[in-house]
Amino acid sequence: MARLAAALPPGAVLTSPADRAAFETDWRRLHAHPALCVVQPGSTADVAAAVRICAEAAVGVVPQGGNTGLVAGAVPAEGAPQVVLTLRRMAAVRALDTVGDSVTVEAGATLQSVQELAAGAGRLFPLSLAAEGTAQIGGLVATNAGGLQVLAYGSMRALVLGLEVVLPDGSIWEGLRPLRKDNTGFDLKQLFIGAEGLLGIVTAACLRLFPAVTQRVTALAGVPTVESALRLFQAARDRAGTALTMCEFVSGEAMRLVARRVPGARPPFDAPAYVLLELSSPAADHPLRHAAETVLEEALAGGLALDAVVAQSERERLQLLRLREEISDAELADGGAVKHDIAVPIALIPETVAAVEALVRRRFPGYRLNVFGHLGDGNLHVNVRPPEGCSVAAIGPLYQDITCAVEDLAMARGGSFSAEHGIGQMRIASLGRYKSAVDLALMSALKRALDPHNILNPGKLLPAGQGRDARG
Ligand code: FAD
Ligand code: 2HG
Ligand code: ZN
Repeated sequence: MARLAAALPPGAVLTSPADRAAFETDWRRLHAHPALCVVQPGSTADVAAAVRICAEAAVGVVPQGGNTGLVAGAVPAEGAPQVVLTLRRMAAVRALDTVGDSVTVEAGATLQSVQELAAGAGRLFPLSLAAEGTAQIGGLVATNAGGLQVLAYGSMRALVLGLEVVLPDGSIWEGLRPLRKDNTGFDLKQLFIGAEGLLGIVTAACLRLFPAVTQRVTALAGVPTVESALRLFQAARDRAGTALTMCEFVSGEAMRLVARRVPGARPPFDAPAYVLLELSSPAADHPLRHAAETVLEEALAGGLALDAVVAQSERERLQLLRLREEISDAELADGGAVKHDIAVPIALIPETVAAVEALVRRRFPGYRLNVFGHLGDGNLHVNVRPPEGCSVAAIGPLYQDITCAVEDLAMARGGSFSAEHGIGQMRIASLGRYKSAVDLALMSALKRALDPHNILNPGKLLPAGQGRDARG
């Protein structure tokens, strides 16, 4: 710690338990282990110096962005001594290129600040998620974050043009380039995207921008069944094509939870389930409103939808989005949940939801389902809430039983057990359960090649014994 304090700017090393506490506890309040200290570098050179010092002292380094991750990847794991390295002091804009449509920012910039920067320049940075005011570019890159507009623009992997990364030995990989095409060997930046800080610390990113959207139509439809939600998605996609930029599913239970927990949040009507649709386009003459209204009229006439509203102003649009985006906060305030982040082939969504409902009724009576998610991506958050008055932190081994049962359902359908949140500490057991020996060996080989002493983010992503050496 003395060496870190000497190498970094004044005030960059936090040691008191009170200063460390927020960096040691995850967003879900399920994981908290002490760090030796919290380091706050102000430059890429500072990050490199801190990593070098920690590597020499055989101390783990836990990179942290906004600490909004949902799998406890950004807080220390139990075991070897670790420091938390927060990127929050590195939030500068390095370049904005409206001809090449790219922006280069440091890792600690929040997603919202990048969206606002792009909008101010008449462009769009499309990644969008409820934690955007806090989540940082480095964390979003490290988790390959998804969110509400993946349907149209892809997840973070599709939005990164270049990266600057501090490697586990303290050297710096200069891959910060805005090129759209570059087939000169392995695409190294992709190694670090979704690697959850195990292979390097992202210090800056060059991101793709898009033409600004000039019109948007946002609608909420009430639907009788999950099957009708899926058919409404298909109808909207067929009519709007690439102008369908958001298609989210909200179960009736999720909507009721928001209405109960979030002041002023009320759905405009009651329904068994809901679909939130957004059509948007940079073209001012695209007949978006007509397309949306036709889809909804046909859905209402054919019984696919029971009721629908179209936002008539930006204020109404934000009210509708809020009903979807407040679900996680409402759930946490209500005692939390055994969270899942599954993907299945889109056609199987109705049957998967029915199977999950039957499973919970049969094996976990009293537990309550909170299902919502990114219908257009086949990605559902199948969150299982403990009985009334019981906190998820208190359910013990049942947590793992529920997770195995839900994830087994997804995997049996050719799905994924973690579509967008990553592995962190909370899905290591699942990774060990579902990945093949070849998958695990490849991942461990990569980790050992880049970080032979397991300095970066120890105790995350890889099952114990994979990629760990005596120091870790
Ligand atoms: P952190 O939580 O700080 O870190 C996440 C991981 O990245 C950790 O493993 C950490 O060690 C690593 N890391 C952080 N910074 C760096 C860096 N600079 N270099 C290398 N590694 C680093 N996720 C989605 O995909 N879609 C959603 O719709 C979505 N909605 C959310 C809504 C809410 C209300 C909340 C609380 C979370 C949501 N998330 C969602 C999850 C979370 O916001 C994302 O995973 C996000 O990418 C995390 O960013 P962060 O800056 O908070 O990262
Ligand atoms: C979302 O889609 C996020 O809102 C969070 O991925 C999911 O809280 C969750 O379970
Ligand atoms: Zn999500």
